[in-house]
Amino acid sequence: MDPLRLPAPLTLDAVERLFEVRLLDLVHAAAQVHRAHHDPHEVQCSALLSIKTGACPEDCGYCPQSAHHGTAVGREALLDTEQVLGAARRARAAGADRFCMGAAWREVRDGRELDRVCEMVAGVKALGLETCATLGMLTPAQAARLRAAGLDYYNHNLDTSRAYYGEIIHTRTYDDRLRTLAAVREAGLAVCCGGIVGLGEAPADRAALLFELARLDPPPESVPINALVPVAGTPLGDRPRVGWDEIVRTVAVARLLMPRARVRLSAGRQELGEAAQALCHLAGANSIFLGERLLTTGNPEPEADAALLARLGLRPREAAADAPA
Ligand code: SAM
Ligand code: DTB
Ligand code: SF4
Repeated sequence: MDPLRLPAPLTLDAVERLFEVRLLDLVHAAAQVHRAHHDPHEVQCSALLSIKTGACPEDCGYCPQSAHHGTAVGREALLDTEQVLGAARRARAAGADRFCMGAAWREVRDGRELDRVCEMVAGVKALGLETCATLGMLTPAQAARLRAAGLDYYNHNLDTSRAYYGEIIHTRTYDDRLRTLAAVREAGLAVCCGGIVGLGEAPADRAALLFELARLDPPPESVPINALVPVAGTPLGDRPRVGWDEIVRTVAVARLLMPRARVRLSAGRQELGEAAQALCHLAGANSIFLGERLLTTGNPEPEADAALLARLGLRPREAAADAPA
């Protein structure tokens, strides 16, 4: 049977076979699906700001912000709302249409912390930007408060397969993550959920991750594909970088399994090079982070991204063009 013809309902076996398709056949099929569901010339551009940095109680093996690892990232308190709004205005001026606020927390605490984040969300929304936050675990009530404050998207990644997850993170479970995703959905927020390539996982783990994402009901509206940025001091600091073809392949499979999602080429773009990024866009990536910084690590210079998009004939999405209700 043709592995590019996906069964309904989808099976893990079918996704594993998709990962084995010749690269250019896979990219070709993904490009067709992409063009059937999206404007192929448009790229959604998010900006990212770390609103609370470092000293995180979780032990995620890839993360420079975990208190369990000795990295160069220091602890910074929650930013003031005015600082956040200043960064959001600059991001808007630089062409971003969505502003994502990230906090190195295990979970959100009710009271002052949640109040402050709600104030930031409302302020960013008032600037005409879409809003996204990634704050760790959330209860249904917290998700509802964030929604009421004007939050559009919540980012919470599954990161890898259920089987490989325990090699990387020990302080919270896969099911904890799925519970947060259910709370986010229940509150009417759009879900941003993806993972990381290059943790040391096998292709079968990548297949299992994308299978889990695709069978969320409904699937995530936004799917970030991160390439591991190995950071000195983390347990994964000396992992070799994965080949560009593995990133392209993962993007293509994500596009085939989740035709309507925004697939975001996220961390690791700096090291990927322009030609590989171009192939990712052909294979269905239609979202990036703009700005020279992700949370704590680097991202391409804005001028380099503008030049790359121009060379590829791509344009940033107009702000609020497909904002969720
Ligand atoms: N603390 C919150 C959480 O974990 O949900 C939000 C911030 S956390 C930094 C968001 C995501 O960034 C992680 O789930 C992971 O996928 C990604 N990430 C963190 N460090 C990374 C790295 N070194 N390379 C690639 N992706 C990374
Ligand atoms: C996601 O999937 N990638 C972004 C966002 N969600 C929050 C974060 C990437 C972080 C890379 C490591 C850092 O800069 O600290
Ligand atoms: Fe904390 Fe998030 Fe980093 Fe994990 S990924 S250590 S939860 S900041």
